[in-house]
Amino acid sequence: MSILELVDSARKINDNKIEEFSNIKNKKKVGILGGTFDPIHYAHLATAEFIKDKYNLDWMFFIPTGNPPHKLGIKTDKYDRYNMVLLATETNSKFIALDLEIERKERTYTVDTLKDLKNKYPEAEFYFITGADAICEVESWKGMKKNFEMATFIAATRPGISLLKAQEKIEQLEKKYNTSIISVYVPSLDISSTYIREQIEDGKTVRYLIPESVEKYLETKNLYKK
Ligand code: DND
Repeated sequence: MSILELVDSARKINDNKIEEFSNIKNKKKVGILGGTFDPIHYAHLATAEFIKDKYNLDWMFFIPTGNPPHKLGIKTDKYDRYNMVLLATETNSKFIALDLEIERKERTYTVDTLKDLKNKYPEAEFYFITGADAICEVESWKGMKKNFEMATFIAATRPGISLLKAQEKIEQLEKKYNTSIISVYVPSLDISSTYIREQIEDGKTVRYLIPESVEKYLETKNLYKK
């Protein structure tokens, strides 16, 4: 199968999962992993799976950013980043890729995404997952008070960022916003999108760090090469 056929097949599977999700009317617990995913890698997938299992979440949404406020110089086309998320999530029946941010013309903020999701799925309870690095930055995000009202935030360990250090920030945020933030140790995988891009740029291997289908996609599309 060509890579375009593989993406097409992953898109159909994803559409079926969205339909199944939409047809369940009772309350469901939904994790959200938002990210630039440039590219998506196994630490993203393993973190999502670990948290889904630990907190008995029913589904996990992967939402690639469109025009995010915090990374203005992204070179990779947003549709390529989304296609890679489609491929990476294909084999997990509870992982859904959503294109609502990449389809938005304006700058994309989490607060607008959560509003959209709350309107569309009022019966769902949302858990927004961030790495320990991201939780330390959330005060700079737009509409953070509203974000904390619409979702429970879960801060996960990330190699190189101590959750203990982040804990101080978390307590400060909890007081300031009168909210509760869950912090969790996930088995650490020292993989980052930056590392993957650098490996590819240097002509080095990324095998076993990203799903094979994603590797095939970025090879075919010549992404991240010098
Ligand atoms: P990133 O670009 O940091 O994601 O974006 C994370 C989320 O923050 C996105 O949903 C953005 O829309 C949102 N955000 C950022 C800034 C401002 C606003 C919103 C706003 O609304 O104003 P990456 O692709 O780098 O990574 C995705 C997630 O996975 C992150 O939470 C990251 O910390 C985490 N992660 C790891 N976790 C554990 N182990 C690893 C990881 N690598 C990445 N090895």
